[in-house]
Amino acid sequence: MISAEELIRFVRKNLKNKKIVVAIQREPYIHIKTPSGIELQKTAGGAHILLDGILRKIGGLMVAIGSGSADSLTCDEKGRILVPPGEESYVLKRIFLKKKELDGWYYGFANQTLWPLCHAVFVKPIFNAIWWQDYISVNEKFSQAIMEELRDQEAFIWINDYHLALLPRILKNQNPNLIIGFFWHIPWPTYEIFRICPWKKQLLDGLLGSDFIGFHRGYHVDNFIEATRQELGVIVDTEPPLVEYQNHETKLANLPAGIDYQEIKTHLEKYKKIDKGLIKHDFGFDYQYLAIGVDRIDYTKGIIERLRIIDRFLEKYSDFQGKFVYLSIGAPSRMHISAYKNLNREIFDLVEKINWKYSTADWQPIYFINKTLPREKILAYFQLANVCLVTALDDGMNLVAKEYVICTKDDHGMLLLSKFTGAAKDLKSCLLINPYDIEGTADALYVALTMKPEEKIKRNQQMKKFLKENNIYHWGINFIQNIIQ
Ligand code: GDG
Repeated sequence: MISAEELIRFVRKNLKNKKIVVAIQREPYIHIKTPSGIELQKTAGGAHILLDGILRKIGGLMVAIGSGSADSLTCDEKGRILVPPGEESYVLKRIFLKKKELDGWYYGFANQTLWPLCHAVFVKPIFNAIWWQDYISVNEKFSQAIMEELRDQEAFIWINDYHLALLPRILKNQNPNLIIGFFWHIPWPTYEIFRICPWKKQLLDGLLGSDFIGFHRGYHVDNFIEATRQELGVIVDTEPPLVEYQNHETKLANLPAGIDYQEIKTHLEKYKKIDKGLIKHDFGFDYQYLAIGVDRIDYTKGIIERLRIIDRFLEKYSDFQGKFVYLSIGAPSRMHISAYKNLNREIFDLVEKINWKYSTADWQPIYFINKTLPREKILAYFQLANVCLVTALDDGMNLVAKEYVICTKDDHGMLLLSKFTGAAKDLKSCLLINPYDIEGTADALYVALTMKPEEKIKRNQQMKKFLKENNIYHWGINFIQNIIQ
């Protein structure tokens, strides 16, 4: 297992005195006003958890959007604050946007154009020229915020995700000596889908300002290469993948993200002696079999399909009625977008319908907790759950699947994982399912719940070994190595 110390040594040796800058949409820590004063909260979601884990070890600067009600009150006049509290290991620089910019850039172009364009979930992307203008101007704001901190300093810039596709080019135009790596955390669609975007050339041009672009899976790289070949007529090498465009080379690779194995283990130490009493205490129910699902509420995560699977499971394997409970933790996300509001409503309706169908005086099959819970609590619930259901319809990686495997007790936990997640390629010993196949997945749920303990131990240990070896620091070193080589 690669340790944090190895990552630190690697960075010192290879990046020397370059300033390390991470650009990302969401900040890992927000400050909010409460009746009892200002409180700090950790935010839910994938990419920034990974980058926070890395910066906490190597230090540097993270530039992200300020989104908490007390964010502006807690940082200096340049938006900077040392985080995390007590550790103060890196500087978070917050950018504050006007509502219109947030609507156009984040809720509009990023999440109603690029997000559905890149996920194969049959939600139509919306192409709106005003959002596109806001997308350009917010990418420019990120560049200004970064340049303000850098001046003439040498730097290594790690840009993240679909919110910032234009930033590499903007930065490179200002200072060609900047070393720029980009990680695209979501799928890259096939060319037949990508080509419908009116601003496809500009997006590719923006990204190709990077020296390196990483994706979670090999087919994302292939799809990206095909888009550049078709749209820009560029020269492409495939072994190793490299795009030559405007006298600049951009290397490409698939680098599936690993997670912080040790951080999770440390959290679990605190909950060493937990038992079912924790669930009774926190949610008020008893169970014989516990299934868990944890997601940002998003139509890509297959939450509706999961509820239908549970319905079919209880119908078909009726012995489990009265004994089985599904705990669904759904952190609200992107609630200003109507597709997300509707999905929330649809989930509540379906949960109510299924609970009404099966409930008895002292049992109901589903508990839907529609809020963001503390991370250590989620990890503790993972430990107790007999099954974790990850039914995403298309997902770049899916960190929840990996977190569950690390947390689960070997003899009683089993992951049911959608084949359509990036994680499916790394977690080969779980039960892989097609979430659109309700009948087949209900059967797989039964298989998971009745699997022999020896079988579960064997499977979980294989996956834990993989996750331990391919952890977050392994990913961080790989990412940097790909750029500086
Ligand atoms: C994007 C890509 C890719 C969830 N609810 C709560 C909470 N979470 C945490 C989970 C996990 C993270 O949020 C979700 O990560 P995912 O990977 O599952 O999903 P996305 O947010 O869609 O992430 C994805 C990822 O980027 C990284 O590259 O894997 O494919 O879509 O860590 O545990 N955390 C807390 N409370 C909650 O209620 N504290």
